[in-house]
Amino acid sequence: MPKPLPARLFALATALLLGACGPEDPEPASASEGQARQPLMFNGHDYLFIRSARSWWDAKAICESLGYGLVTVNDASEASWLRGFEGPHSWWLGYNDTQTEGVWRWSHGSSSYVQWQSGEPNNVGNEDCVHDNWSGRSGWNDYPCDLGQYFICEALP
Ligand code: MFU
Ligand code: CA
Repeated sequence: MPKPLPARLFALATALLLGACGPEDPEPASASEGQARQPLMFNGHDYLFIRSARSWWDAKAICESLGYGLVTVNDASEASWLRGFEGPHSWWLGYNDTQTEGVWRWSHGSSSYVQWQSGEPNNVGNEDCVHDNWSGRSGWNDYPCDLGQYFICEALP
């Protein structure tokens, strides 16, 4: 059942408030980037693109505090739609092998879809979290969870 409208409005208001003054915001680089959180709908799903560089763990906690989870990518159409909003940045997804090295799971939801960049995952120096669009490449890279990245939240069903 979808969340009631007041809950969605509250999540949006909280997101906008937090996003406008995130102390770790490395930019914003432009007026539109200053709108740190941008809610978007695709295929009946509700997303927030959060332009604030956070560790994967903090990103997960922020999504959860808003009633969302880190995004789960289910198919190529969702992957390409998401990429259309990513611009030059890379973004945390929910995919990770934090629990068992080499066993990749989604933090929220489930999916059998994968889109690794060629050569990834390579676990260079211990990389247990996955971001998309690293270095402008259209695919996923495993990356150290403690590094700050922008991130995408998806509303929990
Ligand atoms: C690639 C990536 C790593 C890291 C490194 C600098 O490995 O797989 O995640 O970004 O480049 C050679
Ligand atoms: Ca890697």
